[in-house]
This record gives sequence, structure tokens and C-alpha cells, in this order.
Amino acid sequence: MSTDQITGTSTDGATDATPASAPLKEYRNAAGGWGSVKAVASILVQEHVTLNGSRILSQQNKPDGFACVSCSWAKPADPHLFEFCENGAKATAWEITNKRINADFFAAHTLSELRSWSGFELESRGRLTAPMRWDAATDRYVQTTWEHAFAGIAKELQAIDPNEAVFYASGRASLETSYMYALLARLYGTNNLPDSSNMCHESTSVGLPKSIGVPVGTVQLEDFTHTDCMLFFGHNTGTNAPRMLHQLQDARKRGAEIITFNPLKERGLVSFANPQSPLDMLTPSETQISTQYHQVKIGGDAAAIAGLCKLLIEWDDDAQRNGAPRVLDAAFIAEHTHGFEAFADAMRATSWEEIEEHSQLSRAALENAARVYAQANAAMVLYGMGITQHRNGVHNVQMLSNLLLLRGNIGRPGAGICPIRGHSNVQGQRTVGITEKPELAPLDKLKQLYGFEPPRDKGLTTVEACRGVLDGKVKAFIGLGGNFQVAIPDHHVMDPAWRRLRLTVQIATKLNRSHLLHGEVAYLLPCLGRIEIDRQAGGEQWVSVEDSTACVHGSHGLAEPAGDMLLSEPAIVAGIAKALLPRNPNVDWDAWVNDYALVREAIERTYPDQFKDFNQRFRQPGGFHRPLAACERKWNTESGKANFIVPDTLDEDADMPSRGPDVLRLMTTRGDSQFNTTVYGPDDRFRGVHGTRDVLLMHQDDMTRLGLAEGAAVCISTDSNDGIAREVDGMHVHAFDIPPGCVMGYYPECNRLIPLSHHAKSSQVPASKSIPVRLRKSAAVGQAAA
Ligand SMILES: Nc1nc2c(c(=O)[nH]1)N[C@H]1C(S)=C(S)[C@@H](COP(=O)(O)OP(=O)(O)OC[C@H]3O[C@@H](n4cnc5c(=O)[nH]c(N)nc54)[C@H](O)[C@@H]3O)O[C@H]1N2
Ligand SMILES: Nc1nc2c(c(=O)[nH]1)N[C@H]1C(S)=C(S)[C@@H](COP(=O)(O)OP(=O)(O)OC[C@H]3O[C@@H](n4cnc5c(=O)[nH]c(N)nc54)[C@H](O)[C@@H]3O)O[C@H]1N2
Ligand SMILES: [Mo]
Repeated sequence: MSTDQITGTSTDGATDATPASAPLKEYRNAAGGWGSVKAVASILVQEHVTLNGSRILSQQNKPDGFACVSCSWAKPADPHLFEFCENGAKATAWEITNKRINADFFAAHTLSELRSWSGFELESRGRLTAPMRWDAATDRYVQTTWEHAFAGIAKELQAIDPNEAVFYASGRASLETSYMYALLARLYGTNNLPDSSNMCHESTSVGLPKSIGVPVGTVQLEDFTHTDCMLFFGHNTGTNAPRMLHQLQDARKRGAEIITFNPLKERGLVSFANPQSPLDMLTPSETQISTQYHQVKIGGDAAAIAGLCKLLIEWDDDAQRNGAPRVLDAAFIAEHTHGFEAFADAMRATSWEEIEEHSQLSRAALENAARVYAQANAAMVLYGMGITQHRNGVHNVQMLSNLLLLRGNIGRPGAGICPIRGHSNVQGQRTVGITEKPELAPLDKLKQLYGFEPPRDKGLTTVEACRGVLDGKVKAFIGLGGNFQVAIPDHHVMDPAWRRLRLTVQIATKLNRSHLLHGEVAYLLPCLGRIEIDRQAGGEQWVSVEDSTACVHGSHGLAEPAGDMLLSEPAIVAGIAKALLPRNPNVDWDAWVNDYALVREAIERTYPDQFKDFNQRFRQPGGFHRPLAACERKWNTESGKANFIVPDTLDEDADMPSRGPDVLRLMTTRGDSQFNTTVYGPDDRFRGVHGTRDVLLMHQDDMTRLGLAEGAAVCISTDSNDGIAREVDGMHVHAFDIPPGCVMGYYPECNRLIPLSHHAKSSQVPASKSIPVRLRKSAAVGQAAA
């Protein structure tokens, strides 16, 4: 296969930034503060929504308002006056923008032409407003009617085997839509229901059930007021869940310790000035967030955690020998856990050479962290993509759980595990049945309620769906939101394969590149966003979402819809279902669309323990918590106990084709001005990057060794042995405070470097944070070093 070279600005990526690389500008201020206020004001102006926008922002994450469409962080019962952050405000402005794409736009541009546009150019044209069908003769999207679209989709789906269709969901759609969507797929006959979680926290959903018997985190908001110690791994909080900085700031003011493990010194985890606190804003008072900061090597967490566990276990051995107070919670371990002895032996046998080599942290540094953890009455672990998106992502999650179990830090106030989820309802989508794993869906209950035989075959994960598209086994792709084709790995292998599909259907608010990588028959269906008023026959509708703390909230749109042809997501799902499926007297799609309260009743009938009194409780301030067994120290595992699990290896590269000083580890990560594949602008101000995203941040010693000057143009290529050349040319390197051997680049610009086969073992989450790469000076014309 030939190398598909790209230079400078890529169409995978996002911006039209100039290829020349400006020097980094070090950001010395705290996260938040005046910088945030300025950024909010400028995006409101950019999207032409200043007045309307500020009115709507005041209702963000309020009990009578709407749940923010950005991150999934918890929404308190007593919200701040403005319960939004800079990035939540950007996401709101992006959705309620006054800019529109109508049929004239598509008449003026063929899809081949649009494929040469950047992601930013496509999305910044504004909201989609009419249902469209691809016309092969003119290579354009042409307007169609909803009836024709639903009938056309049904005809194609009826012609194939249900297991040849994939029903993807991106994590934003409500519980009501998601329940209907999963039911639609299963009534049709498939469990092919991957969602963005397959690229995100699936390592959590696979790892935690084996460790503690639940697939989600156990920490709730109140725990932040009781904890003494937070261990933070692989999450860029100031950018990706900024509202959480309020809880961290409050805990720090109480004297709680925050120990961070991250290859990069992320601003929000260093210090924070609350942009909503007059005192913080008018005085230069910023709160120090992390009390210890450990710049672990990319992929070195399992080794670092092993170091912490080893220390605790050996200190406990000493304490027992000397008759001193125990370091481990021996009573908890005896009563509640399984596998402790094997785990303790494995940690005792792990050498400090191995731990220090793989984590690149010193024993002394790990002792400092372990000491604080050992002294904390209640400690919690919080983590993000730096843990899950690795070959050993599942073991990383289980090591975090092992660390907590050693001191009984699950199932009591101030303690627990907190995977910080991504999309605003990604956790909820899994809860109500969007899953490719049949064992996680209540199939018998669905059979009983709806009188059909649900499919029992295992469905396709994201990676398996991509393989199916490549080898022709998948013939149809339906996307409920998202930008799947850009979010996945291996673009230059995958891009041509999409065009061989028979059917693609994209339900979306904004135009993106996935809509242009379409099948022979293709529909683009515009929907209402969550911030818009959703008027149905039964009146204005509420929907619900579940946050990272398993708390369910109501949400009610406030903005006028972007166009009068838009349908709500439930109406689109119902429209497809009615055209596709034989009539089922037990499923009244029309009644559900008229009144979403009936969908919530159906959810409650399906999951009576989880959604008890759903309609009565979902609008209460602060929402309601789903009950989680692990929080009550009940363990739904095979052993009936919480399990200590020994990792296979502490070496993230154990099965990589080659190693040596020239093979570096690349993390692909988000900047401050983006929501996943949606890029609002080229700047990442906390990291000092301005005007371009085509940069690689690396250690000065690596640059010197490789003969690369500051700002030099390079070609980065993947070190893989499958015969496929994966490279991106015209990137610019900058010296950065990052451990030697590590490189940072941006997602999605670098996605073509990730082989589809390079994913977490067992969860199949693409290992986007530990890609083995090599760098060489760029040969591209006009890419001279800056
Ligand atoms: N504004 C905004 N908010 C978002 C999103 C967004 O794009 N924009 N995306 C949403 C989604 S879907 C998700 S999943 C979350 C993602 O939120 P994060 O989990 O913060 O994801 P990333 O931006 O990829 O950042 C990964 C972090 O892990 C660190 N890291 C990388 N490799 C390692 C490692 O090996 N070990 C350790 N310890 N750390 C490592 C990186 O330096 C970085 O700080 O945010 C959600 N919220
Ligand atoms: N290299 C690399 N790759 C990654 C990651 C990484 O860290 N590195 N992160 C992974 C992660 S964690 C995730 S979650 C995935 C994200 O993958 P996706 O969820 O598929 O991608 P998004 O960029 O969030 O999708 C954005 C699009 O969603 C549509 N949209 C927005 N709002 C709505 C709505 O209300 N309804 C509907 N129907 N559509 C809407 C818009 O058209 C917009 O263009 O990417 C993954 N890919
Ligand atoms: Mo995510």
C-alpha cells in the first residue's frame, strides 16, 4: 500500500492554520481567570449569538434548564450562578450559532470538493437544516423529504442481513433517544451497537466489572467534601472537565492532597482561578491544585501504581513484624476481597529497576506519593484517557482498583474510583442498552415487554466494525451523531473503504467529514440539538442524561430550533423504525414521540431497580443516583468479592515490533479549543500553542539526539510491521516539558498514525496514547524549519 502523505494542514484535522510554526508562548497564568472570560466572549461573537447566547448560558446545567452538551461532569443540586465553564460555553455557542447550511450550499459544492475542506471549514458553516440524499449523477447532496428518506433507508436495510448493519452512537443523544435506538437495532435483528465509549472508557467498562462488579465509577459529588486525598491519572481537567476544578479547589481549601500523574504539566492541575468568584478575579489569588506532580512516562502508569502498591504492601509487612499499626486495611481485605496474596506476592517480586524503567519515576518520588496515600483516611482515584487508551488500558484500570482496595477505599464516604467520562451522556447510553455486548443488555426483559426474539449474537465493537467495513462484511452504517470516520484510527486505510458501503445514514447537527465518506446510497438527516426547544404533539419535551457519577438529570431546551424542517432525534429513530419494522402492538413509536415521558416509563419497566420513579425524580435538583452495588460493598463478580488482579506486564511496549532510542511514544490528545473532532480554533493556550495544530511537542534531549532544531519540520511515521506505511509530513517540533522518549500530537490530526490493530487488549479501545513512532526531517517543499 502506498503512503498517503499529507503536509501541514490536513483534511483529517481541523483548522486552516498556516503551516509555518510560531514559537510556543508559555502560559504562566492559572487555568480559569480572565483568560476564560475573554474566550467565552469571543466565541459568542464568532457565532453571532451574543445576547441570546448569554441568556441561554445562564440556564446551562440548572434544574430548569438544559444539561450542557460538552463534558459529562456532575451537575450539583445547588449550582453556581453561572454553572458553565469556558469550554461548555463554546459548545453551547457552537450549537446555537446563527449560521446555517441549506440546500443552496449543497447545490454549490460537490462532495469531492467538500472532501478537500478542513473539518473546521465544514462545521463552521453552521447548522444543517434539511434532510438530504446523495445524488450520484451530480455528486451532490440534494434535498429530500423525511418520508422518502425513511422509506429509502428501510428499503436498503430490508435487503441485507441485520448483522451487516452497524448502529453507532456518539454519546450525546439522550437516554430516551438511546433507548429507542437500541430497541430499533434489536427489533431489526442485530447487537451491532458500538458507541464512542469503544474508543474511550471501554477499558473501564471491561476492567472494573472484573475488579469490583460495576462498569462505572463509584464516586459521587458529596465524596469531594469528605476526601483527604485524590490521585489523578491521565486527565486534562482544565480543558476537558473544567467545572470539576470547583470541586478540586474546594477540596484543596480544606487541605486535601491532590497527587497527579501525567507526562504533561497540565495548567488546570497546577493552579486555578475561579472565573466566577469575584475574589479570585479581582485579586491575583489562585489555588494551587496539585500538591505533588509526577511526570510519568507515557504508558508508565501500571509501573508507577505497582510501585505504590509495592511500598504499601512492604510497609505493611514491616508493621506486622514490628507490631506497629497496619498500613493496609486488613479487615476489609479479609472480608471483601479475593486474590490478595497472589497480588501482594507479585508486587513484592517486582523489582525497583523494572518500576523505575517503565514509569521513569524514581523510587523516592513514588515514596512521597505512597506516604500521603497511606496516611489518608479516605482517598479516591480519578482518571481519563491517559489510562484507558493504551494496549494495557484494561490492566491500568484494574491496577487503580487494586491500589484502592489495599486500603479499603471503595464503598465509603470520600473514597472510590472516578473514571471521568467523555460525552455528556455516553455513560447513560450504555446504561439503557446501547452496547454490542449482549450479556450487558436485558434481552429477556425486552423479549417479555415487546414480544420478540432479541438477537443473541455478539455485536461489533468500533474496531470490529471498521474491520467489517474493510473486508466487506459490513454493508450499512447508521451514525446517531458523531464523526466516526474521523475519530477512528488508520484514516488512509479506512477512507476508501467507506465508499464501498451500500448505505450510510448520518443523523447530525453539523456537517463533518464522515458525511462526505458516504456509501452508494447516503442520507444526511439534520436533528435538533439538546439546547433547542423540542415541541411535539404532547407539548414541549424534556429529556434526560446520566453524568460521570451515575446521576440522572433532566434537560429542557431553550433556544428556537435552527430550522423548521428539523426533527428531534426520537422522531428520526421512530421514523426509521416505523418504515423498517413490521408493526408491533407492544411498541407505539408515535405515542413515544408525542410524549417522551412514555419512553421513560418504558425505561423504568425495563430497568425497574435503576430507574425507579423515573418520571417523578429526574427533574429534581441534582438529579437522582442510580444505585451501584459496589458503593454498598456488594460485589457482583464471579468470586462474589472485590478482586485483586495481577497485570500481565508493566511494559506498555511488550509486544511492539521494535524498540530503542529512536522509537518514541506518541500520545494524541485534545487541545483547549476543541470538542473531539470539532475544532473551534487552532490555539491551545494552556500549552502555549498558537495558530497551528500541526505540531509535535517533545523533550529537548530527543530533539538534540535526532538533530532537530526548534520549530523544524518533520515527518512522523508509525513503527509497525504490517507493511502499511503510516506517516504525516510537515509537522513542526517544539521542545516541551515532557519526559524523554515521549511526544505529544493532536487528535484527530495524528489519527492516521494509529494502526487499527493497535488497541487495548480485551477492550479494543484504540491505543491512541502510546503509538510507537519515528521522526525524520521533513523533505516536503516549503516546509523549511521556522
Ligand atoms: N472541552 C472539551 N471537553 C471534553 C472533550 C473535548 O474534546 N473538549 N472531550 C470529551 C471526551 S469524549 C473525553 S473522553 C474526555 C477526554 O478528556 P481526557 O481524558 O483529559 O483526554 P485527552 O485530552 O486525550 O487528555 C489525556 C490526558 O492524559 C495525559 N496522558 C497521556 N498519556 C498518558 C499516560 O500514559 N499516563 C498518564 N498518567 N497520563 C497520560 C495527557 O497528558 C492528557 O493530560 O473529555 C471530554 N470533555
Ligand atoms: N487519536 C485519537 N482518537 C480519538 C481519541 C483520542 O484521544 N485520540 N478520543 C476518542 C474518544 S474518547 C471519543 S469519545 C471519540 C469521539 O468520536 P465521536 O463521538 O464520533 O466524535 P465527535 O467529534 O464528538 O462528533 C462530533 C459530531 O457530532 C455531531 N453532533 C453534535 N451534536 C449532536 C447532537 O446533539 N445530535 C447529533 N445527532 N449529532 C450531533 C456533529 O455533527 C459533530 O460534527 O473519538 C476517539 N478518537
Ligand atoms: Mo470520549
